[in-house]
Amino acid sequence: NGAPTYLGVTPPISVNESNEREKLVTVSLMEELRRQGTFESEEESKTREIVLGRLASLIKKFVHKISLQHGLSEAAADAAGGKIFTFGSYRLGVHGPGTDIDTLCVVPKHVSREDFFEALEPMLRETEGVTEVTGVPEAYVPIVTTKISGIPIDLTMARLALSSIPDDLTLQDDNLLRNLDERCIRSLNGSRVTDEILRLVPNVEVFRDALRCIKLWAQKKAIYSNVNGFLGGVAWAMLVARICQLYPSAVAGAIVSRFFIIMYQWSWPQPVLLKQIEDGPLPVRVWNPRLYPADRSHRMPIITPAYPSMCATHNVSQSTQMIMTEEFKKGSEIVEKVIMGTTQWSELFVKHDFFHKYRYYLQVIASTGDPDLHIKWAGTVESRIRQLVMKLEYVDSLTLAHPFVKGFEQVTHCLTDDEVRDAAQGEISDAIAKRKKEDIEGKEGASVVYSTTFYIGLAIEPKQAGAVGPRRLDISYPTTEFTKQVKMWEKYDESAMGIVVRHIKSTALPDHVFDEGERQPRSALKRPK
Ligand code: 3AT
Ligand code: MN
Ligand code: MN
Repeated sequence: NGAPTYLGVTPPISVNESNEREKLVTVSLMEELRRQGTFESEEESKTREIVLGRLASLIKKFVHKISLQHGLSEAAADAAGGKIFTFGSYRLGVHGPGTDIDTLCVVPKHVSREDFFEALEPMLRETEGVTEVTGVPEAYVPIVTTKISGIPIDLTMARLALSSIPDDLTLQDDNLLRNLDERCIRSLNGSRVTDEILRLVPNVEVFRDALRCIKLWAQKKAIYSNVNGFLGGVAWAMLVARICQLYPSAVAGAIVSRFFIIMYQWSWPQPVLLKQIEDGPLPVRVWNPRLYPADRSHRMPIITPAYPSMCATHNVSQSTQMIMTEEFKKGSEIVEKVIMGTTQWSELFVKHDFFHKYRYYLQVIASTGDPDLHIKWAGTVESRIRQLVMKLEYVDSLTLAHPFVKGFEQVTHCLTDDEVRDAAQGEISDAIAKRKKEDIEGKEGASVVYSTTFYIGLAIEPKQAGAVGPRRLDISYPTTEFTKQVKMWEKYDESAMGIVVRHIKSTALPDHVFDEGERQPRSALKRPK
């Protein structure tokens, strides 16, 4: 009796230490991770610490300044404090060179969100070494992005219902969330989840090393992306954390091996939990499939451990689940061979073969004539692609619709209206694609088209034996519905934005989707009939 001696919702599978072989492959795994460039240099790591120190004192200065404006005394303004918390990959200790530091600024109740954007932003701009300050106050999680000494920083803010923010404050207490603005609750969530994950793993070092491996693998296999229906950083971290709980004494190599075996066999939609879901003091929804039908539709639920618990994987569809399951299986086979000594870790990190895998691809092309508008329009189209994938899943002869995790951007310098139309349709000749700004400058009727092309690989059911005539694939319904849906965006403007969906054969894929030398000569692609 008494409190359980383990972390997690079940006892561990094994508390045994890893064997010699597993220890040996862990050493070679770390070597391979270094070779793959997943670690930053000593120097960059020092710069990050200095930057964080400077940022911490800047936040205190900011709180101090606002406090004085509110008529607080010098002493009270000093006591008002202000603190930064990091989250994301830096907090987890799995960040790579050049990645951002996700930072939450916690301020006392008399400092407002307006102050954050109106006073802190200019203070940042005046700080030495600060470049590229951009505020996005209207975002779902309002944010300031910047660079300090070359390190990218994402700054979010939360205003607590406290008159001062002491240096030793932690964010663990759910009661801190009472009476807060929703944006503050969302901002706090990122940090609370990350901290909770770290508290819930038996050995943080092992967790980090294993997660570094899984992140690299998922990126190489093009299954690292929350928007497209795969998993994002937080979800991968929670999966690895759960495996760490099940094998509390294992080394990283052993965790990676169990990760693939267990995830391949997981009985979804049974959720992955790091602790029991708890209720709390807010009138907000906590993930609960027994209560909410929407939660029942989650295929691979991975639930965040901090109150209010949410599903980090609500975007997963039938197709993306199939793709990830297949990758888990392949991963388990490779790691088995690594442990037997018949292959190297590098095989686990071989790049995906997305553009070789399918015979047909859908191209979704978002286009505009303005670079700033284009970022928003392309983002809107991208965020709706998983809806298209889900509609394609209903098409009879399609077994799978595989969205690629990133779009390909192009800038086309056009001389005629016909060229503009072709660019929006993704039908540009090599000669036009190569044109530069100078080539159209000052010419009458010239304009620039910004386009982003997203790809969806289509796996078509093999033709039934004895079937007569060609197999029909009709995707007009899902594609027209999708086009209609993206055009319902509140800022959509027919005259300024283009959206085209079309299918192409693999032989018609443009060269820029391949790495140098990756594409076979075109003649070799032709299949014998
Ligand atoms: P990197 O090493 O930075 O590539 P990361 O895991 O730190 O990986 P991000 O910096 O993109 O990833 O995100 C860190 C956290 O910020 C994850 C999530 O809690 C939050 N976050 C990211 N993107 C958004 C978004 N669009 N809206 C709300 N929260 C977000
Ligand atoms: Mn980050
Ligand atoms: Mn970030």
